[in-house]
Amino acid sequence: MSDNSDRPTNSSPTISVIIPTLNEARNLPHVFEHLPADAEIIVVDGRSTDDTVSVAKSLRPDAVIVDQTRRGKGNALACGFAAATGDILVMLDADGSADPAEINEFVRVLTAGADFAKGSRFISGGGSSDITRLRRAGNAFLSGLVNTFIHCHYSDLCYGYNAFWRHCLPTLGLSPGEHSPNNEWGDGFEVETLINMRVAQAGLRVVEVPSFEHPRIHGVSNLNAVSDGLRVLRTILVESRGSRGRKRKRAARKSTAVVGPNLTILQPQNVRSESPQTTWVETPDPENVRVTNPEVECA
Ligand SMILES: Nc1nc2c(ncn2[C@@H]2O[C@H](COP(=O)(O)OP(=O)(O)OP(=O)(O)O)[C@@H](O)[C@H]2O)c(=O)[nH]1
Ligand SMILES: [Mg+2]
Repeated sequence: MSDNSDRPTNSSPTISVIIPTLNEARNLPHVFEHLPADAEIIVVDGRSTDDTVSVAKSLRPDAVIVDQTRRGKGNALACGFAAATGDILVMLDADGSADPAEINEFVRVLTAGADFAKGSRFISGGGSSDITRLRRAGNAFLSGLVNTFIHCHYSDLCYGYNAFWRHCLPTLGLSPGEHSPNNEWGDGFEVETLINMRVAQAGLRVVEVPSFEHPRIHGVSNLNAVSDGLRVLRTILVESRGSRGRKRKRAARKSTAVVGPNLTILQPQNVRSESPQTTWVETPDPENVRVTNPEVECA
């Protein structure tokens, strides 16, 4: 594999699980039952009007309860990231759709050398019993746009079950900011897209992990496929425009992306041209990866 000298080598990392909640009291018993006992649990509540906070406290008295500064899942995650103290940060929904037992696999790929472990319903071993045709088509379209614009290989852009090493936080560029009734860029459901684009553009090593999405157990979704889909589209356009300047600054980093349960390696090779960019090359056997030219140079 490539030179890992700047990668974390911690083999028993501490884990923080960040759980955004908006009226999820009835779902929390199911979710909390399967959480790792020794993980730090950060519940970021969006001013739920049900018993979410008291249920969380009764289930896990050690859980850290965080009030978010603005509104939206993106802002909740930003607040949770700021409060988390673990080496590895896991993003987990509270509606029962994501299986906390999968955290082990996310941690495994991170300790194996990834910077960012990205859940995917659309690689071998993943799936969904919840996604609608409209959402599947929209997600495929938006994933394709991102892959084309920033030269990466995401199979499931809009999925929010991810985990990453703490050192990725500055790359995400998310901050709780001040308490405000006004929303800011990244505060909504576009946050996953924003995060995925920023880690890829920064040349961090992304590994897709198969994940199975279940239907939420109780309550209704807060996501609107059309309006939130349009926010994601806008995010893609803005982030890829902004990326060109950032890419030049970050391009000197080494980078490898790994996809799939069988760890197909997608590693950027240096392309030196008028307009420098990263290309991705599939290498079938991760055990035999040879990094011919891991440095991404820029003009
Ligand atoms: N703190 C906080 N949490 C939120 C907010 N909006 C959504 N959430 C939580 O974010 C998670 C995902 O929200 P969902 O409404 O399930 O949306 P989704 O999972 O993207 O969409 P579905 O697939 O339809 O469930 C859940 O745990 C919600 O409770 C918010 O404004 N603040
Ligand atoms: Mg959900």
